[in-house]
Amino acid sequence: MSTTSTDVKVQGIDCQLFINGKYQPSVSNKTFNNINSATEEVIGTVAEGTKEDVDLAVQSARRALNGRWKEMTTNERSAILRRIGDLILERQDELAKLEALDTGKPLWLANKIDIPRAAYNFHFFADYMTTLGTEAYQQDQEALHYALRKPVGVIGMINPWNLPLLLLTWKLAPCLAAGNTTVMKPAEWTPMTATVLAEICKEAGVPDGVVNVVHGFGPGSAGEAISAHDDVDAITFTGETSTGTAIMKAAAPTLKKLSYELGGKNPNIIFADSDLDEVVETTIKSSFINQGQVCLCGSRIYVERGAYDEFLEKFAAKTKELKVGNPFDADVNLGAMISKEHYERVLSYIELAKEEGGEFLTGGQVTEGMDKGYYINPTIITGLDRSSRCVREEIFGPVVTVIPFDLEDEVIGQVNDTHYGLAASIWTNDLRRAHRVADAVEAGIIWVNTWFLRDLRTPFGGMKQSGVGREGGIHSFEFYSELKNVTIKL
Ligand code: NAD
Ligand code: 6OD
Repeated sequence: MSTTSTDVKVQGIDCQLFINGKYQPSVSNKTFNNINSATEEVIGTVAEGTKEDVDLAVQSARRALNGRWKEMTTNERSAILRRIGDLILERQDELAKLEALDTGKPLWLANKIDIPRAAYNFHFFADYMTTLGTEAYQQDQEALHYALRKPVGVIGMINPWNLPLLLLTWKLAPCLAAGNTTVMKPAEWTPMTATVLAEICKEAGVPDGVVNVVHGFGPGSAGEAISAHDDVDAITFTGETSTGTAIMKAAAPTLKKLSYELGGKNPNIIFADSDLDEVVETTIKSSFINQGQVCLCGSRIYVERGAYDEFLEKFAAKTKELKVGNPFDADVNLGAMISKEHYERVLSYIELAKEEGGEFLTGGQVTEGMDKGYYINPTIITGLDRSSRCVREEIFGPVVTVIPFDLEDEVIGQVNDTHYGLAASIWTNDLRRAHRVADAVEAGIIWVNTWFLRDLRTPFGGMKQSGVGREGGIHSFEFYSELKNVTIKL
């Protein structure tokens, strides 16, 4: 099976479902092709799971809730999580190559961020789970109340394609830490690392049936079947806001607990007193890393007028230095977009920006010299305002708009004029203003003078239509466990 064009030879894998501790084809025996978006070659086949497969996986997960998994002590489960993290690191080279092949992201990025963070998700929760307590209250001489933490049950996980292993493990680690079992559906475009992870979990000592993987599509298929299943107790979903609505509708009749990490149209707010070289260095990342396909990317950049020209000059100059190309070349900054469909969607926004009168400082076109694959040059657009669809809608590609502002209140008004509320990055050296603006911006995650600096204890999630609930630290355990209160009459 296929490889890349450079000296790094990488094989794709055929992906089967993983149910009750075994790889298996789907009930229908149907498969679909996995396409490498960097070369347009077929890199493997994927078993296409549907409702029948979801039923089998849910039965397996339900049975496993009451077996050896339930009897394990916290320390035993913690040791298993730690071992999963260790095994991910032992297989980092293989996992990073599969992730780069599956997504089109640069191999160095998968090696630097995706895979180490996937391992850290397990290491972090392996430690964190051993520190948990609950509440207890003595009600004078009358009663003692205490809460017990119980698993929720079978958790459905529906995952996106942009950071496949990182985001799946961000859910799986606390799910297992809290004693649940799961049926996971990776995105149809990125099935490979989840398939390997199933084997890693088994090797680390996770009992059969606790972790199940069903590949397949969303609407009318595996994703919808998980969402609607009577015996799935909760759904954790990361993906598009509109998909969140569909899942909520499918899950409504069975009143499932839901946790959502959804889309965003995140602002970077740059005040003139900030250190512009530092701003530009980070803004390059927040705009274009992973081809702009990170939900936290800052795609609306607001710059105080006094710094606008200098910022644009420096930002455009640095952006022009970025190299777009084969994900397996060590010197590329951006690889390929995830798929033909998404590439065309992003290009349609670029065309729209042209029609809307946008000026292109960089990019605005596909990458020259790449005969195959879906490559787009990093694109900076000015001259659009809040009425533009390119300023209002999530593009999820290497495309940013830059808009000048004069007053703090004015920029806060513009920033909050959206249904999204995921993240924001504020740049200023004025301490009071930093606190004021951080307080006023309607987003779940605010960074001041930085971007994507993570501490896994902190609440992570979006306001408005960017999410439901929070994950991270204790917030993950609030979702993945049920608290049961016991009252003892004294
Ligand atoms: P998507 O919503 O298209 O797909 C995500 C998953 O949902 C896939 O596994 C897909 O098969 C499944 N799905 C699709 N329709 C479904 C349905 N009707 N029922 C059940 N499952 C269904 O999202 P995507 O294109 O994979 O990812 C990109 C989007 O994800 C962007 O909007 C991005 O902002 C968002 N995202 C958000 C975060 C966050 O933390 N907030 C993180 C990553 C990605
Ligand atoms: O860092 C995380 O925990 C996280 N969930 C990141 C999400 C990135 C979205 O693309």
